[in-house]
Amino acid sequence: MRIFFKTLRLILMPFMLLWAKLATPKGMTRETKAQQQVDQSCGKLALYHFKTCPFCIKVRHEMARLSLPIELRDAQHDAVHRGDLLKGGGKVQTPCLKITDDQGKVNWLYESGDIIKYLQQRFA
Ligand SMILES: N[C@@H](CCC(=O)N[C@@H](CS)C(=O)NCC(=O)O)C(=O)O
Repeated sequence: MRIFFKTLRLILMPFMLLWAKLATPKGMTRETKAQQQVDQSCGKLALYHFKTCPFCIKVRHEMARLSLPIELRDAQHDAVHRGDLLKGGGKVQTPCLKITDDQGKVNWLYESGDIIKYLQQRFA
């Protein structure tokens, strides 16, 4: 299954990148203060992703739509991020949202649908 996805990603890479770029939605606008609060909250989030993973693209599009400046961490080519994801989340599967709460407790949220739901509930 992994090899299947890897091969598929390789073949589809240029198309996925094009789709990722062209289909990126326009971001919503907030009042300056509200956006500053959102920006601050996003500082406690990080998305582990693969550039051409369709599930990651879906999440990145939602981030763009909601104007969320969440740090992107490439778990495909960056060995440190890949290692952190495996160690923290338990598996190298993307997308995965790393959520750090105000007490510093970390939660690793897998599944694109769950990540999108979380972002919408928190920021929409
Ligand atoms: N059901 C998951 C599927 C995620 C998934 O299959 N991601 C692939 C990348 S497209 C993955 O992480 N594969 C592991 C690997 O290639 O090592 C979701 O919606 O997030």
